[in-house]
Amino acid sequence: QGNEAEVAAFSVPSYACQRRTTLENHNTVLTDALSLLAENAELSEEDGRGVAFRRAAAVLKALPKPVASMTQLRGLPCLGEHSLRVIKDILENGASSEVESTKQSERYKALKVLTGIFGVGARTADRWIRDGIHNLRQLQDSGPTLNRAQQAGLEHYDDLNQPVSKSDADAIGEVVEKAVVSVLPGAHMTLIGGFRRGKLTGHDVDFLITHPEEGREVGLMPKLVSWLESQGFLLYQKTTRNSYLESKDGPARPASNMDRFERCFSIFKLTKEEKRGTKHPETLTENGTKPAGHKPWRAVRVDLVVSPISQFAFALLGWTGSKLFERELRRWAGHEKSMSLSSHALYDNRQSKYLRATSEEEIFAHLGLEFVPPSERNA
Ligand code: DGT
Ligand code: MG
Repeated sequence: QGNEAEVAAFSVPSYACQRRTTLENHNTVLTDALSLLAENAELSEEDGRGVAFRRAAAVLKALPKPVASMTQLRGLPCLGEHSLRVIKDILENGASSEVESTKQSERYKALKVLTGIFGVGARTADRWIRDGIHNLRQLQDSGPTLNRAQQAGLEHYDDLNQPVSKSDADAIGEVVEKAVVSVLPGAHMTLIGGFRRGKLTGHDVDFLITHPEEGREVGLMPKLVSWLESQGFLLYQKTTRNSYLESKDGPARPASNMDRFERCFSIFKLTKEEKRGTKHPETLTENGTKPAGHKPWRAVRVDLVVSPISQFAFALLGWTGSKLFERELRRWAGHEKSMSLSSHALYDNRQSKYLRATSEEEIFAHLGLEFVPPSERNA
C-alpha cells in the first residue's frame, strides 16, 4: 500500500548534452520500443516524429533505475503524449501494441531489409516497395539499376549486417594507422564514433585523421586510399572532396551539417590474419572467384575523415556521437546560446565571430556546458 507514492519521481535536464548517459541502460525494454518507433518514422521520412521518439528514449536512458510506474515520469522533459502512451502500454501490458504491429508489418520489414543494403536510403527503399520489391530475392529478380555503392552493398549484405566487434575495429585501426604514417609521417589517427564512446560493437568503424601542422593534411585522403587499395584492403570506396573553404565566403553561419571534410566511405576487407594482428599475406586475395561458404575474411564498413588541425576539436566532438547527442549540442548552441556549432567550427552570432578551440573541453566551455566525456555521450 502506498507504493506508488513512495516511488520518487525522476528528474533530468532537458537537453541530452546536459546529461551523462553511459552505456548502462536500466530501461532497455522501453528504449528499444521507442527506438523502433523512431526508426520506423525515419524510414518513412517522418523526421520530426523520429526525433521526438529519439529524445524520449534518450531521457529514459539517462534514468538511474528502471521505471516502475507512470507517476515517476511526471515532469520529465521530452516525453510527449505518444511516447507516454507507449510506455504506459509496456508498463501495464508488458508490450506496446503499436510497437508489435509495426515490427510485424510488411512495410517495416521490407524497409529494414532494403535499407540494410549499404547505399540504399529510405527514399529508394520506398520506391522499390511501391514497385513490389520487398526482399533481396525480388530485388535481384526484378533488377532495378543499382549504383556502385548498392552493388557492393548487396554483394556484402550478410557481412555488413553483422555487428563489428571492438577487436575487429582495433585490427582495422592498426592497418589504417600503418597506412596513415606511411603516406604522411607525423599524421595521426583517432578512433571516433560509437567505439570512442566505449561501445563493444558497432555498425561501422569511424576514424578521424589529422596532422599537427596546418595544411599538411591536404591531399592525404587520396594517398591513403591508394595505399589501402594497393594492399587489397578496400572492397569499395567513395571519396568526397573538401569543399569547406570553397563555400566559406558568404555569411559565416554554416549552412548545413553536411560534411565538407575529405571523407571516404569504404568497405574494408578484414582478413583473419589482420584479426590476429599478424602480417598481411599477399596470397590471400582471391581474384574473381567467390569462396563458397566459409571465407577467411569479412567485409566491414569503414568511414575515414580528414580534418585540418585547426578544426580537429570540432571534428572530434562532431564525429564521436551519439547522433542524438550531436543534435542536442547543436540545438543547445542555437536555442540557448545563439551560436552555430558544426563539425568544423563554432560561431557566436551575438559577437559575430568564430570561437577557437583546441580541445573538446574548450568547446563545452564556450557553450556553457559541463564537459561530458565520450563514454557519457551515449544518449
Ligand atoms: P554505430 O556505428 O552504429 O555503432 O554508431 P555510431 O555512433 O558510430 O554512428 P555512426 O557511425 O553512424 O556515426 C558516427 C558519428 O559521426 C555519429 O554519432 C554522428 C557523426 N556523423 C555521422 N555521419 C555524419 C555526417 O555526415 N556529418 C557529420 N558532421 N557527422 C556525422
Ligand atoms: Mg560508427
